[in-house]
Amino acid sequence: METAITLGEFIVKNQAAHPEATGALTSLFSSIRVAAKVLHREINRAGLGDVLGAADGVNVQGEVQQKLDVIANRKFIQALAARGVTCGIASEEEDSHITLDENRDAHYVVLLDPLDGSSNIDVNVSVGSIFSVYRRRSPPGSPVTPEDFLQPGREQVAAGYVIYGSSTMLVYTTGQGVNGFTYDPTLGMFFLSHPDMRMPEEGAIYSVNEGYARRFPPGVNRFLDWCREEDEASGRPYSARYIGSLVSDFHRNLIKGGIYLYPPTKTHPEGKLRLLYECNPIAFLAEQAGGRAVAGPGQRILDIEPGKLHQRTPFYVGSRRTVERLERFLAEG
Ligand code: AHM
Ligand code: MG
Repeated sequence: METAITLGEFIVKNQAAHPEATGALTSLFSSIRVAAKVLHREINRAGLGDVLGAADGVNVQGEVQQKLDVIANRKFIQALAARGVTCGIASEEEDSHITLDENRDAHYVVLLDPLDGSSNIDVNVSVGSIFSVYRRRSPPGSPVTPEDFLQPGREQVAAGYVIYGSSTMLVYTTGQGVNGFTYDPTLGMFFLSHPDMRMPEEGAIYSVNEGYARRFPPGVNRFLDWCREEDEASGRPYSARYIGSLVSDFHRNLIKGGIYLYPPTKTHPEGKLRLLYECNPIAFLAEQAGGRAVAGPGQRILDIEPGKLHQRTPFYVGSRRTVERLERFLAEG
């Protein structure tokens, strides 16, 4: 692995292929890389420090914040603010967007879920950080505006996640495919381990919280029944795999093929997951790897015009043909 290309080298090499590039995105990535390393350390020794469990706060969405949510949020914001290329940040853990006034000449805004699936940490299950990068709409030199953040996902310049699993990996796209880098903690470096990741066109895994099945729309349940049917020719029944940590569930399905579903339910009629910093970045990665992501039949996630920062959406993402099959079930009503 030591002879493999590092994340830093990979980014610089890609930048060299774009002579018009200013290096700003390269700097932005080094902020994310630093935050990822710090969080790798915090998460791996979580049981030893006083960082497990709930913090005192509740976020704007009424969810109890875990201590590590708060730490992760702070680390990402510090790292992004330190290099002058990000002018504003929106985060799951912040009520509204943050203006980095000292960086008002910068071009990029970043949307974050600093620690997704954080309630899993106390039981040593994989969690992740998700990020999404846009070019601001307002002119540089002025403070950022809400419209800089409320852009459809197809406008993303870059997106990715860090998965803190049996190893820590950073997976990202800038719209030219998806590449994955594995962290070597002994060297403190990420190495390219998963070049040009492609999602199998069809997958035999479905990931959904089946405990809520009675609250799902009928089309979802008919699709799940189909997944469970006995049919040797199509490799059914499919396997159910649900970690309850979006990054981990998506990462597995990206590699092995499959579908992740978070349908609308009675308690979350608009779905649970947040469009801007959970679904859009994952959808961008999925499409770049040959997969598909929709909110309903024919409703491409990346084409949704967002109305508010913490907007939720139903979310179906995974292998292209498997998602298309689900869409046919949903379209039947
Ligand atoms: P969070 O951002 O509060 O951690 O919630 C998002 C998480 C996803 O990672 C996961 O897929 C989903 O919520 C699990 O929800 P549920 O427990 O309802 O199945
Ligand atoms: Mg989250």
